[in-house]
Amino acid sequence: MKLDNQTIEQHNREFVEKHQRAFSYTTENIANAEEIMDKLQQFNIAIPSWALGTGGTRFGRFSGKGEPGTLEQKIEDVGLLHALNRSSGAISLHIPWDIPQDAEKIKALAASHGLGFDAVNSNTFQDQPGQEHSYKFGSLHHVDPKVRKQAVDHNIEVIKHGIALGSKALTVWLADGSSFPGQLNFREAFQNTLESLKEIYKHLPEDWKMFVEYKAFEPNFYSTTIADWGQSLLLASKLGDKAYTLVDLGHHLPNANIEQIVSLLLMEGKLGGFHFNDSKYADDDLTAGSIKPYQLFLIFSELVDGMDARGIDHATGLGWMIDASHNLKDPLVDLLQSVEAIKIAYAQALLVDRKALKEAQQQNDVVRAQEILQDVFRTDVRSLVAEARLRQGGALNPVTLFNELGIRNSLIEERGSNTVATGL
Ligand code: LRH
Ligand code: MN
Ligand code: MN
Repeated sequence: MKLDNQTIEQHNREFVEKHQRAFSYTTENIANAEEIMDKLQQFNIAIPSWALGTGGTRFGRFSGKGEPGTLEQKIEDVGLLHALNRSSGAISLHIPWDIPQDAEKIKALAASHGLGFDAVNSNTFQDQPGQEHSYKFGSLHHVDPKVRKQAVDHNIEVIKHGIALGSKALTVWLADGSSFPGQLNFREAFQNTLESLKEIYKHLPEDWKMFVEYKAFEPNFYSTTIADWGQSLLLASKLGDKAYTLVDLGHHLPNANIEQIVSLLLMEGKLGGFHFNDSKYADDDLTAGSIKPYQLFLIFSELVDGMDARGIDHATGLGWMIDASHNLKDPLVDLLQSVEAIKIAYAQALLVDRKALKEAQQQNDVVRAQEILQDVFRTDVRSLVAEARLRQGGALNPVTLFNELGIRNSLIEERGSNTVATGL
C-alpha cells in the first residue's frame, strides 16, 4: 500500500484554514520561526524494523492484525509513516530478524518510498535455530572464547549486511550480565567484552560508527556488563574514534538525570545516537513523550546547546531512532505519535533563548533560568511542526488521516488477520 499526494492534499485542504489560524497565532511571537521550520524539515527519526508489530510482554502477546510479515512489508509500513509525516525517512534493521536476501532489491524498494537505512543492529541475546553455542550466559562477555567468537562473527556478518544496504553504523546492545552475586567476575566480563568489541571494530568501514548501547537491568537482574553510560563510554574511549555511546531513554535507573548524561557525552564528543521511548517504571518502551514530556524537552535542550557548541549538524550528527514497543495501540499510530512528540520537543529546544539562559546562569538567577525553560515548554509549537510537514507534502494531521483512510483495515485485507511480525 502506498499513499499518493492527492489523498494527502485533499486531507490538508480540509484542515488548512484551522491550521493557518493556529500558525499565525504561534508565529506572532517567534522571530526565528522560518529557521526552526528549516531545521524541523531536515530532522528525521529512524524507525526500527522490530517496532512495526505488536510487542507483548513476558506475560503475553496480543497479536495485532495486518502486521508486516516480511522485510518488504516492513519497508512498506515505514514508507506509509514517511508519506504521512515526512520525518521517518530511514529504517533500522535487526539481524537476523530481518535479513535482506537481495540487498539491491531491498535498497531500491526502500528508495522508492524515500527511505534509507539507519544503523544495523546485531542480536546476540537470543539463540537462533542451528546455532552452535548458546548465549544463555552471555555473548561478547562469555567465559568461553568459542561463544565470544561466534558472537563476534555474527556482528561482522551484520556489518556486511549493513554495507550492502548503505547503513553507516552498527549498534551493539548486549543482554550480557548476571542474575546472582558471584556468578560473574566483573573485571573479566568487562575485559572479554572489550576484546570482543575490538575484534568487531576492526571490521568497521572507515566512514562507519559503532554505537555501544547500555542498559542498567533486564534481562539480567543483578548485573549488566554494559550497564550505564560510564561503562559504555569507557569501552567507546578504549575502542577508538569510531565508537560512541548510545543513549536509550528507557535504559536508566529510575530518576536518572538523562539530560545531564547527554550534555557530558556531547562535551566529550562521544554521544553517538539515541533510542527514543518513554517509561514510568523501567524499560517500558512507551510512546516518546507520553509520560515525561518535560524530560524529553530538557534532553533536547541539552542536545541543541551541546551540538551547537561543537558545531554538530542536528540532523546528521547523531543517530536518531525510536525504540518502542506497542501492546495496546496500533504500532503505526504509536510511531506517528512518537515522531510528533520528538519533533515538538526539538522545536521547543530551538526556541530557548540561549543568551538569556546563560545570563541567568551567570547571575545565579534560578527563577529566571527556570522561567526561560518553562516558558518555552509551555509554548504550543504544534502548528510549527505541522507547517514544516505541510511544506514537505506531509499530512497536517497524520494520525487523523491514518484513521480516516482506514489504513490498518487495508493492511489487514492485504496481509490477513493472523500476522506476526518478527521483533521483541
Ligand atoms: C532491549 C532493547 C534494546 C535494543 C533492542 C533491540 O532493551 O529494546 O533497547 O536496542 O532491544
Ligand atoms: Mn534500544
Ligand atoms: Mn530497551
